[in-house]
Amino acid sequence: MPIDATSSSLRPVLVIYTGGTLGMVAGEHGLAPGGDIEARLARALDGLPAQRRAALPDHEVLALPAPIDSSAATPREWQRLADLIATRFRDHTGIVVLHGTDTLAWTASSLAYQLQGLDRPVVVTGAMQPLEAENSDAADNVELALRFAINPALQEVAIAFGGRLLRGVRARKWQTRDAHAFVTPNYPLLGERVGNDAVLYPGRGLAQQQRGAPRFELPDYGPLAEGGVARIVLWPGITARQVAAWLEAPTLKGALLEVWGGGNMPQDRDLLGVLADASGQGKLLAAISQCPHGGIDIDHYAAGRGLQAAGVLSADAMTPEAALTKLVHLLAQPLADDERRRRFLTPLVGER
Ligand code: ASN
Repeated sequence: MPIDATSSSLRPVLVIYTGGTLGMVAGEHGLAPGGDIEARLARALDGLPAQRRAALPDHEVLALPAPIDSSAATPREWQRLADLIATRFRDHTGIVVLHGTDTLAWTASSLAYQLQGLDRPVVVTGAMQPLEAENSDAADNVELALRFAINPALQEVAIAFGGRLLRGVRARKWQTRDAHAFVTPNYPLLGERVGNDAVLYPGRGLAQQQRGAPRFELPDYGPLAEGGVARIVLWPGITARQVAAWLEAPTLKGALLEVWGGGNMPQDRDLLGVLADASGQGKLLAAISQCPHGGIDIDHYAAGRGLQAAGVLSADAMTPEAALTKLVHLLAQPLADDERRRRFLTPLVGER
């Protein structure tokens, strides 16, 4: 059943701090995750204008024991975070995850596959500037995340950042410095800050599809955490031998190929042979375009058709983050090859 955010049995929003610039402080070797996050966050939120402060929902803060720069995240961290949310989410109206921005879209995508059927908001946010920096975006982002985290109509993993609410599994980090750091190139915004309100746009969320009991899938990502899935971006002049070096690695179970335009790649028999061999060995291969906007059609060009013949699945308009985390998620489960391929081609959480 969908939750009732006003139900008195539910505790306030749970804020999980995983690390990232938001909570960083200057140290001897540059910015690094700092401690005492609860008090520091409270001070930063206290600096918001009175009207906005008054609209902040109650929240509890849980800091992970060893916060990280998100560049250190691996599929193991995605799994641990999903496990933590799965054990705690029923007690709270919603969850906010504070995360480093660099790999935030990867974590948000992975959480979406693990927390399928989510019946309340999980809102991931972070900041381009630490909480204490002058003109920091941190308090604004956390405020927005908290506001959306009590909206029972939001029933998926979303990202609140730079005044926008985005579907997690459609998002990419797009800017290195600008506070509007995230976009969803192939999906509209889920919501936005409008004046002092956090407005959720109707008809864009997963709530309708997901209604019902959560059906979380929490497989062990450990066996895939080190080199189980590779991301291979084609360039003019790439050789079959180079691709083989990736695909023949015994630890490799799947790979994402980033091809050209609408689904094109060199009509190189050796290269296609390497792909076909890997598919034949049961490795799961998928392709997206290097163009951020629009999907691919691997049927269109004669050259691209080779992909299909080599058993490569079209990931259509998925982001690299969504496609790669989906490969990890499916490969971590004991599924028959056909079923794994079917699920890859099926939208599970609005990712395609
Ligand atoms: N390096 C940081 C991280 O991803 C970047 C940030 O959070 N803005 O952890």
